[in-house]
Amino acid sequence: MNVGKSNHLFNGNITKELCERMLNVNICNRIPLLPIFLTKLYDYLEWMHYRKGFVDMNCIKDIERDLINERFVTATFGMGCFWGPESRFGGIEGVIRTRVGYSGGTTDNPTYRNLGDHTETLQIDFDPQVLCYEDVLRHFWRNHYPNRDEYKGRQYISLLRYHNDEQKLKIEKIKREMEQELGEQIETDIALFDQFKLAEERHQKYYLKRYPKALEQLEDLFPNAELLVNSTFAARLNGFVKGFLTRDTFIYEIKHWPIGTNERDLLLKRLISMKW
Ligand code: MHO
Repeated sequence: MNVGKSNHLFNGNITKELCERMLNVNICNRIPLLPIFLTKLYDYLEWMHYRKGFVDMNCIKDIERDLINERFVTATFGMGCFWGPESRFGGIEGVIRTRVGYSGGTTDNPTYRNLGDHTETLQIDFDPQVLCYEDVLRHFWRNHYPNRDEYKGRQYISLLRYHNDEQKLKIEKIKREMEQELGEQIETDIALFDQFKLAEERHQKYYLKRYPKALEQLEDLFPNAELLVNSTFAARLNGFVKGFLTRDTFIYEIKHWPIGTNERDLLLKRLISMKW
């Protein structure tokens, strides 16, 4: 067979050189890489196995797995009874999770019935590529009156806890801006974040829980009520039921969530066919 002179791969000298090179690669380089390759293969197979399991299970935690941006930012604040703010912020694009709890006090282990000097607080995790902390602060101050007299002690005071110096500086800046808007000094209790104690389950996604028929239809996605706490879908539903986001916005957002096609279709179908 005439392979042609231009085909250097079949030129006698180069073939020998190539063989030597391949041998080198095989023996000296490939074998040390083998354990790494096998580990990766093992991880992949394990992941496939796991994925198959969760697609079958339809659990919200797994459906939303790819939705969580690891570089999320946490914000903690109180603006009166925590039920409403959880709905409001649950409806904002970029908010990944919402949870209600108690912060700002000194007593140990606060509960709703034994609040001590703590305040009803909302904690959110948000994606800083979609929403900025300054806008979180604007939403916060524009949606409650921060100088209300203490009523039931510190339970409903305006409270802001910063998690780092960057948040502290932004608070100083936006507070000035909001004072201009409000036309008076803002008296929000502002300090470094100390602790946040998660509130009782019945307070989490409170307004969504007023729709037991809807929750029944979501039972397979949320096999236990605690899953509502960390779910973005649940946060949006909780915003939706109070009118903080429209059905169209919600649908549009899900269509753009970076999750699997099947998972996205499943959530859309649930939302569209939901009987309230
Ligand atoms: N039951 C009170 C507020 C509850 S909130 C969790 C009310 O509706 O006024 O503090």
